[in-house]
Amino acid sequence: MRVEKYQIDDHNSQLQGKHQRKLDNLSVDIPQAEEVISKLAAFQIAIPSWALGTGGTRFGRFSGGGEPGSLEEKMEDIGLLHALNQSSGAISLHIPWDIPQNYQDIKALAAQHGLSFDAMNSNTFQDQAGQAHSYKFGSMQHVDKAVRKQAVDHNIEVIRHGVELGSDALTVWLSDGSSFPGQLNFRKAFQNTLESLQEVYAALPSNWKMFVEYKAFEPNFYSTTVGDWGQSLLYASKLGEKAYTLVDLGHHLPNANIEQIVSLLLMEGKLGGFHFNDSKYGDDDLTAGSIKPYQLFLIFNELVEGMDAKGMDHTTGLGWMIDASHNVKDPLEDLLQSVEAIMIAYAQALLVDRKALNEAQAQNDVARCQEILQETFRTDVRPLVAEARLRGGAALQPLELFRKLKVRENLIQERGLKTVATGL
Ligand code: PSV
Ligand code: MN
Repeated sequence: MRVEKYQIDDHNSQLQGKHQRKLDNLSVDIPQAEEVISKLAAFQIAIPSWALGTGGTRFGRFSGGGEPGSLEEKMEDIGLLHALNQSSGAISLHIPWDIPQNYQDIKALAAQHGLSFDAMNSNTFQDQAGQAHSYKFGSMQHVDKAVRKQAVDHNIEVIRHGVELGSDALTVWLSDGSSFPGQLNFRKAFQNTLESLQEVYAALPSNWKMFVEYKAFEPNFYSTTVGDWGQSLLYASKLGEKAYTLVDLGHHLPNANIEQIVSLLLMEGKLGGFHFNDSKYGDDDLTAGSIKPYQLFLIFNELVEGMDAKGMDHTTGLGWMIDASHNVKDPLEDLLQSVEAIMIAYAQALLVDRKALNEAQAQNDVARCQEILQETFRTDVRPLVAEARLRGGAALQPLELFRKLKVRENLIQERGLKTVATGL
């Protein structure tokens, strides 16, 4: 299914009057509205190929139907999102779930949907059919060199696929770790992992980046070999200038101050990528901004402040991606909601009165500092986000149009009710 331009235009013309009134009201108090709108219009958030199907837990999976069964259909789904919001113009592939049959065809399809290829993801957390060695006890950390080599070779193969497609980054997330005290020698596990990563790093093309993603727990529950930002930063620093830390919001211990982590990584020039989601308990992979919207805003506040301090381009300076799972919602609706929440937080961060905040900080005026941040957080910036969409040819209300056009019903008709997306 495709969303046609006339359908978006019809939808927008029906909502235009109300939208314009809200935008005019908001703009009275926001002198920099135009600047914010153009930054929002430029901002793109990649969609991972594995987020298009229904997620699940170890207790079950309840498919909603019409799931994409091939890489081509996954790209079609992201094309639909991008047509609706013009903010999801990139796809992040996971190998071996998404090995392209024909690079040229896949590239042509991406161009048709206006998509680029975001970071490539390797997978050494599952065993694949026909694989010589098992990752049961880790991959790059493994005590057996043959297993480590298999993991390294796989990552190099992922880079090769990415080069063919025009990607320029590799995200390495390792599930390596241990589930019981005494199982691992921490130093040996670190050294083995570092050496393996170094071999992969040596195979990176000169214009590529490597993102080292950390995670505190799961699937190992006693130790994780890239368990926090300190460990990731150690690897990234030892690897070299093309290696960066990747922050996934769900990968911290409860109540971690992620905004502070982000600030310091940016200061060190070592923040490379970002995976958005939200959580209440663990790596819950819920819709961005659905549980802790204030935290999302505070993170964006540090991102904008830190990137501006370094003169970084907000759109291209970091790899932005949603890494969520959808157990009870339509995956496409959920992704539209995540993108909207991210855009809102970004817009609010752009509106923070930095001069006033700096002054209040310098005077230790704690109450004023809080007022400045909360004043912005409580501003309803949705008309600015909608205006950015309108100008880009997207829908004023993407979710509303998704439902009106019966996108899911159409996909079920085309693909069937019992399709299952490849991935987790
Ligand atoms: C691991 O939990 C993770 O966040 C990594 O980014 C993986 O590649 C992705 O989820 C999919 O399993
Ligand atoms: Mn992730």
